[in-house]
Amino acid sequence: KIMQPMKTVAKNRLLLGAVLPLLPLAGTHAQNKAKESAPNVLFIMSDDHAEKAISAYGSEFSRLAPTPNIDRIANEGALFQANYCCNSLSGPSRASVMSGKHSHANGFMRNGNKFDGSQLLVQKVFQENGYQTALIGKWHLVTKPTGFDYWTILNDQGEYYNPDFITEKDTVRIDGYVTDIITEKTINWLDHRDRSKPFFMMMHHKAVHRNWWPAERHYHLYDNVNFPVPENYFDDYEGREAAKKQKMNIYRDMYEGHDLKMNVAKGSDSLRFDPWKHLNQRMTPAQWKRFNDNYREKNNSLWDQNLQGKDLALWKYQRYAREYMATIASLDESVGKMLDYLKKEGLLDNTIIVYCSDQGFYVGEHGWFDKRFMYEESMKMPMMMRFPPKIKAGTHITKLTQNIDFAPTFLEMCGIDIPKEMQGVSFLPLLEGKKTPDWRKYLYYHFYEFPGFHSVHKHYGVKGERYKLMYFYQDKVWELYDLKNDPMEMHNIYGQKGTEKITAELKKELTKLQQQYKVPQRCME
Ligand code: SGN
Ligand code: CA
Repeated sequence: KIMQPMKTVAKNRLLLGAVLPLLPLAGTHAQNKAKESAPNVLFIMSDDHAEKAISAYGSEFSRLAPTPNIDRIANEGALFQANYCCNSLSGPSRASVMSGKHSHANGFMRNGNKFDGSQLLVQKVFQENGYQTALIGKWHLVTKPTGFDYWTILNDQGEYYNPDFITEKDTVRIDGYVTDIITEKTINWLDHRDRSKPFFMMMHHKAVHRNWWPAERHYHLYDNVNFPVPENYFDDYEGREAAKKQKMNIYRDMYEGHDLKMNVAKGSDSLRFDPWKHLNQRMTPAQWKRFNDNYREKNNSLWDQNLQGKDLALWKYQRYAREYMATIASLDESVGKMLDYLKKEGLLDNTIIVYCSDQGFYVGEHGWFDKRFMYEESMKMPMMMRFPPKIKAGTHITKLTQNIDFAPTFLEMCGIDIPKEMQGVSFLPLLEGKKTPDWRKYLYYHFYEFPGFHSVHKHYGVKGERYKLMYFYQDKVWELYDLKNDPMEMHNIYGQKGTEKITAELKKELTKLQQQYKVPQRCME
C-alpha cells in the first residue's frame, strides 16, 4: 500500500483526475485582489514531531538535542502550551486543518479515506481573496489536492531517500534527502511566485515519520547521547483496558530492521525484519554502502554486548530516540533556511510563520511509539507562530486551542471573513493578549481507525483544563484522568468514590460538544 511502482501511480492519478469535479472556484479568484498590506502565510507542518523533541518547550530530553531554529519562531512569537488535534492521525489532522472541521464533518475519519476535495477549504478561501496558494510535500489524503495554484506531493507517506514527487502532470523521482528537497522546492516556488499577490504556502514535511531515517550528514549526531528514559517506559497498563490491547510498544512491536536498523548477524549488511524493504532499496548502491559503513560499528557493538530483556528494551529506546532526533536535525535546518530566506527577501515580518506537527507522538512514554490515543503526548499538537504586527515575542498561549481553529485564525489574521460553516474559532484574540473570559473550557476528540495499525480501539472524549474523560465506545469502557495530580495518565479514576460530580459534569460537556458539532449517531457505535 505504501509504495506502488511509479507507472501505476501515474496511471491512478490520471484516473483520479478524470473523476474529480473541476475546482469550482477556478477562474473567479483571479479577479479578487488582496489588500496591499495583506500578510503572507508560511504554514510549516512536520509529521509526528513530539512536543518533548522541541527545545522551545524546555524538556530535559530536547536539551540534549536542541532545535534552535524551530525555537526562533516561538521565541520571537507565540508558543502554544495547550494546542490539540481532534483525531491523532495524519490524514484526519490535515483534513481538519484545511476544512476547519472535525473528522465526521469533513468526512476524513481515518487514513485511507478518500478526501472530498470539493468541500470548502482554507486554501480556496485564500485563493478567492486574491492569494496565490501552494502545497509542497506530504499530502496523504488519497484524492488530488484542490484549491492550490501549485502543488507537488509525495506518494502516500513518501520516502526519505530519492523520493517520488507527484504533480498534476507526472510523477518524478528526485535524487536527494526528502527534507532538503521539500525546502529547495518551497524556496524555488517562492522565488518564482507572482509577486503582485500575497501567498498562502503549505510546506508539509515527511520527517519525522516512521521509519526514522536521518540525512547522511546526521548519521552519528547523537551516537554518544543518552536520552532520559520516561518514568513509565515499563508501564503495566493497570486499569487501562485499551492500553493493554495496543500494538505500539517499542520493545515488543517495533520492527527491528525497519525501525531500529538492527542487522541479522554481526558484520552483516542485511537488516532484520522490515516489511517494506523497498524503502532502503530506494537508496543508490553508493548511499546504501555509506549507510552500512556508518552503522556497522554501532551494530557490532550491540552484538558484542549481547543484551537481553530489560537491557535490550532500554537499548532499543536509545536507538529509537537517537534516530528520531537525528531525523529532526534536518527539519530544524530547514526551518532555519526558511527564516533566513524570508529575511533576505524582506518578508520576515509580513509573513505569518507557523510551525506545527500533524499530531503529537510517543517517544517512550508508556513504552510506546506512534500516536492515536487521546492521552496527552499524542493528542497534543506542538505549535508556534511568529507575526510581530500581532504577536509579542515570548507570548505563551495556555488556553485550549485545536487544529480546527487554524483555518479561521489564519483567515482573520489576513482580514478575510471566516466562513460560517467552519467549526473552529479564531484564536487571534489569544495571540494579541486580549482578555478572553469566555474562551472554551473543553475540547472534543474522536479517534476512528479500528481495526487498524497499532490496534488502538475507537474512542471519543472531552478534555478540560484539569480533567479528561475518554470513552472506548465499542468496548463500553470509560477512563477519567486528573491531569493535575496524574500528568502521565497512569491512574484511571473513573468510577472511584469522589469523582461522581466531575464525571457528571464532563459527561454533560461531552454531550454538549457532540450536539454542537453535530456528531451523527452512526459515528458513535
Ligand atoms: C504507517 C506506519 C504506522 C503509522 C501509520 C500512520 N507504519 O502505516 O506506524 O501509524 O503510517 O501514520 S510503517 O511500517 O509504514 O512505518 S500517520 O502519521 O501517517 O498517520
Ligand atoms: Ca503523523
